[in-house]
This record gives sequence, structure tokens and C-alpha cells, in this order.
Amino acid sequence: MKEYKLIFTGRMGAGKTTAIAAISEIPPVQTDVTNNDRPAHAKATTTVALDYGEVTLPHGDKLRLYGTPGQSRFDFMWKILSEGALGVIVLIDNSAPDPLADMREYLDAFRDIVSSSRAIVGVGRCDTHPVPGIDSFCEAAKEMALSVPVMSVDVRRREDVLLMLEVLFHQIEAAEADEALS
Ligand SMILES: Nc1nc2c(ncn2[C@@H]2O[C@H](COP(=O)(O)OP(=O)(O)OP(=O)(O)O)[C@@H](O)[C@H]2O)c(=O)[nH]1
Ligand SMILES: [Mg+2]
Repeated sequence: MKEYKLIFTGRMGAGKTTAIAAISEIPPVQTDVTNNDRPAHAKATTTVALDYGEVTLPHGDKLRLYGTPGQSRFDFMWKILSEGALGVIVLIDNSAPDPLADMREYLDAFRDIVSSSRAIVGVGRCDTHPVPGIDSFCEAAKEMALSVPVMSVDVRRREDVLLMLEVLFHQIEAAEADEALS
């Protein structure tokens, strides 16, 4: 049995805690406290250390899911949490003031993982905020010389979050096959 570590990241309110809770088979570990930064986001609570959840794959391998805190004063946690990570899921809140800038920031912060094709971008709230469109995110990643799959996701829906992980795993397998050939 193998274990893999995946990181869910993205700005405050992007849905990291919600996504992990949607798929974890254990009660997720959450470190949310009352949100005293209402100008940044109106929601009631925010994560201060990490989220943690687990998923067992059909063949017995285990995914350990870690969520980063969204507030920028906890940036130092990003490095700590990404140690040894197999892949990263960048969540975007498309209702935020500048979702493309948010993506750039996180792709840059996790550039090592992203550039080795072990990342995916999930854009949330596309139903109410269709602009910028998925194409714009792909284009923005391309401008950073990064190739990363981008898909629309509702982090409250288990099937959506699992589909995102499936696409991420296909991406990782394809990259590993390429490496083996080269
Ligand atoms: N209406 C609506 N709500 C959504 C959608 N996607 C996510 N949400 C809500 O947005 C909120 C996201 O909050 P969290 O999961 O706490 O976000 P987070 O990324 O963990 O935030 P921090 O820990 O503060 O960084 C939750 O209340 C979700 O229910 C959507 O498509 N529509
Ligand atoms: Mg959170």
C-alpha cells in the first residue's frame, strides 16, 4: 500500500476546507476559527493551520489531503505543507476581485510542482461568475510558460472534487510515462 500527499491551496474562501470535507472518508481535521478578516471574505470561519482528510483508493492506496490556510499571513505554511507532496490542487473563487491574479500567485508559489505536471486548477462559482472563462485561465498559465489543466468545480459536490483528482492523476501518470521514456 502506498500513500500520497495532495495539497489543496488557493485564496481565502476558495473552498479548500469545503473540498476536503466533501471527499474525506474520515471526519476531516479542521483548524477553523472565527473569521476576523471580513473585508477579505465575508464567511464565518477561516482556516489558521491546515485541513486534513483521507481517501482510500480502490486498490488500497491512501491519499492524504492537506489544505493550506488562505490568509496571506500564513504563507509560511505553504512550504511546510508542500514538503513531499505528489500534487497540488489550486482552487479559485471566480467571484473574487481578480481570479486570474489569484491563479498566477498560487501557480508561482507552487511552481516546482506545477512545472512537473503535477497540478490542476479548479475554478469555483462559475455558474454565478462565468467571467473570466476557463480559456482565460489556460491562456494566463501559458503566459507563465506553464501547462496545467483547468476545470470548473463546485467544491461542495463530492463528484466534482473526485473528478478533479481523477484528472490530476491522469496528468501525473502521463508525466511519469513521459519521464520513463526520456
Ligand atoms: N454559493 C456558492 N457557494 C460556494 C460555491 N463554492 C464554494 N462555496 C462556498 O464557499 C465557502 C468556501 O469556504 P471554505 O471552504 O472555508 O474556504 P477555504 O478555502 O477553506 O477558506 P480559508 O480557510 O479561509 O482560506 C463555503 O461556504 C462554500 O460552501 C459555489 O459554487 N456557490
Ligand atoms: Mg479553510
